Amino acid sequence: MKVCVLGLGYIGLPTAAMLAVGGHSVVGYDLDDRVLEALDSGNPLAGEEGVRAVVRRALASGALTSSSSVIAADAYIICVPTPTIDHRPDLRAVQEAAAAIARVAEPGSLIVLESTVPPGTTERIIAAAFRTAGKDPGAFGIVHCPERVIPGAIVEELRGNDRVIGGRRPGDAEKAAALYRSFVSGRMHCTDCTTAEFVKVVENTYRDVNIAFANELALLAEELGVDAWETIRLANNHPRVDILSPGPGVGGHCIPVDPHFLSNANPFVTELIQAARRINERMPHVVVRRVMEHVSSAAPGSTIAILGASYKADVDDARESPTIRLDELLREHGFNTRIYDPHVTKFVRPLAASIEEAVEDAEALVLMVAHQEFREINPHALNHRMRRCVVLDTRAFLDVVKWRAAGFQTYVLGARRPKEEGVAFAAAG
Ligand code: SAJ
Repeated sequence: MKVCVLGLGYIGLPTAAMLAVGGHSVVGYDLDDRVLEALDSGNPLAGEEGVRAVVRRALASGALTSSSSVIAADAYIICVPTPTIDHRPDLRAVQEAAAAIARVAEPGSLIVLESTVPPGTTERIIAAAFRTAGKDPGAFGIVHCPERVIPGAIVEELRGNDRVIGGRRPGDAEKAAALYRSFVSGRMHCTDCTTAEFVKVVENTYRDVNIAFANELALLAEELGVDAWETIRLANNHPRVDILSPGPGVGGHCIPVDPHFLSNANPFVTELIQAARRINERMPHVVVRRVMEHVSSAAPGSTIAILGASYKADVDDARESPTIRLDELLREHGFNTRIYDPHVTKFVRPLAASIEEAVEDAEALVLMVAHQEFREINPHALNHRMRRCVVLDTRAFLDVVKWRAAGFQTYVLGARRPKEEGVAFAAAG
């Protein structure tokens, strides 16, 4: 088939490349000329090595090309961002993509919306765009097939994950399933559009609620003097319990965003979803409070070093990262901050070039992201550089025995506190 992929971001680009390698003739379209130029030069902007490799293969075969306009095709796949502004969905990119497709598409062609959207959007925006263009949406195959891959393993998950495909008319979802089968080994589950939209947002909301539960347990465990990590590990031995891990907050452009697509639909019946969001948004504040307990004697203007700027381990993506919020809050409290991340190159402010630079004269070191590289840190090489040897680990990732042996006072989020530190949670809380 001739396929036009709209939006060559972290989903659109690998999807276009996989379709091309799978035997289709694919044209990638993006609003951003830099994305197209990078693609044409064979050096795609996307970060993951697996993605770059498949894109290079697709380009070399000639089956993947780029275009600065939306061209007529047998199938169109929309992979544009759907962010929120003040917790409300911003669907302008979907609207623009749908309008561009509706202008050029011939009856019988297939339109697939992959972007995560509030339930009802495929009908409200995609079908409506055809009516606006004076065409009958019933003459087109319109489906929602949400992307479900995890950053860090995009190619593997694009291949192996099941797909949920919601069709507007009988047979449309099956038509899309045939297209995806060119590179997907997972199963295809066909349903209607709104169910597919709901499923995708429910998956991410489930994760947000589960993480909020873990975060709540971490704070409660500190108060009870037990270890939340051990508790969760033991509870998860139960065949029907699967609690996620506490942390300094929930980042990325999906999980902090998608629950709002549901709570916006009806604020009255989504109390649990909203509470989970509040709990997760509060976590950077909790980290600030713990920092202040440990550096309370330090003068304002003292430096806090932060390890990790990305939203999660071993990726370079810093969108909605809890570190952004922690950094803002610490600065509001009068601290200087220095952030080090071995993966991130794009951040809201300059990063330290090395861990040594970040910790120089710092009052405390806060680990926010469990990058593998951080496990190799030698605390003996840092202790003489810091003003005070304090390390706060929000991921229970560091070997605290090693850090204590190097003279560090340690705090681990959700862990039982060593008696000698004598910090009373209730008094500090
Ligand atoms: N996090 C925790 N504790 C955990 C797991 C995650 O605090 O136990 C935090 C992470 O540190 C990170 C955030 O949650 O800040 C989100 O990370 P994630 O790994 O849970 O998810 P994402 O955002 O990278 O990808 C999610 C995935 N959704 C689900 O697993 C249900 C992925 O499959 C989706 O395709 C993706 O969102 C998306 O694009 O919607």
